[in-house]
Amino acid sequence: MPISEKSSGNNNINKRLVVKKLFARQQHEGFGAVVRRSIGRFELRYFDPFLVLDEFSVSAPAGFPDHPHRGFETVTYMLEGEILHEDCEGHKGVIREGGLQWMTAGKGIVHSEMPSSNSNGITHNKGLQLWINLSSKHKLVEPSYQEIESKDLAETEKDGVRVRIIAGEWNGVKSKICTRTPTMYLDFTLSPGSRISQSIPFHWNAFVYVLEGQGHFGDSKLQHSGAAAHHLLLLGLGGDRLEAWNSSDSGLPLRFILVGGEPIGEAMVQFGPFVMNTQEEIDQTIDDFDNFRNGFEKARHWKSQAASALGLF
Ligand code: FJE
Ligand code: FE
Repeated sequence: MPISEKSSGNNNINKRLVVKKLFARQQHEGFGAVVRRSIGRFELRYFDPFLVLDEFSVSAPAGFPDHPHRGFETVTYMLEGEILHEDCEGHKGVIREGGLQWMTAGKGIVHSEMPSSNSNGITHNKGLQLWINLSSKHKLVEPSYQEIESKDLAETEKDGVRVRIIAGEWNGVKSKICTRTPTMYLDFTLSPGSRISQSIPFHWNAFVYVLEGQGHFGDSKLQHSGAAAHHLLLLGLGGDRLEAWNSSDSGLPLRFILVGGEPIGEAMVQFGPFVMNTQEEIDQTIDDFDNFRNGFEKARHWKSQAASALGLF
């Protein structure tokens, strides 16, 4: 039976059900970094508008040295430790624990993302990086950053549920992030015994990624799915609400992110860090990058300090 017919009666709001559950194992990326990639791996190339979801972990000396991006946005949310970023336009800073960087690569950015030197060897620097596609009309916009420190991130609590609002709104509290591709991104912590019933726009693609604890997701009456840390749950269409509750029997909190986005519905061609609509545009991008043109001008004489210090170039 199609999901949309499962619920009966006019007063009955259709729930979003889990249609796919995926465990994100560890893989090596960048220079000595480890990521658990859920979206963007072979089995799940693209979940429109989401290109990649990595739960990353880096201990210095390691990281993601000088590399380009074009045609999408990266959202880096630190869970533990910190990451130093530097780009070829001179933009530089540290994303600290609980903080967020929403980067619109647009027509081109070359940057490095490395643990800062004072975290050398000791700290584990952990976080989430989400790549969100841009529609054809936004692919070549000027690059821009939105950065929010932990203390300034919208956060609210009600009935044993703590929500950090990265994009969108919850219970009347709004994030100040502007999204070019309409997106919601909420970080939930549910204390033992607590639950949520969260609205999600009907036509948006949405997923849950579990960070810690044990939870159940779906429709508490009809069909639900249990999951623990490092699991991605894709939610089906045909509903506008997700139910989730902490199902731990050891009294631990349940922490997960819920992310939703309006599908762009355009052709997508990806070549590593370049995401365009056609192969011709990808060929053009490789040419622009190789010849320092159309957004990559400043990359010609640039090396990040972090990667130079490690003798990587
Ligand atoms: C990249 C390989 C990469 N996930 N999570 C290829 F590893 C990367 C890349 C990252 C990345 C960076 C951080 Cl801070 C966190 C990440 C992949 O930088 F861009 C390409 N092209
Ligand atoms: Fe990057």
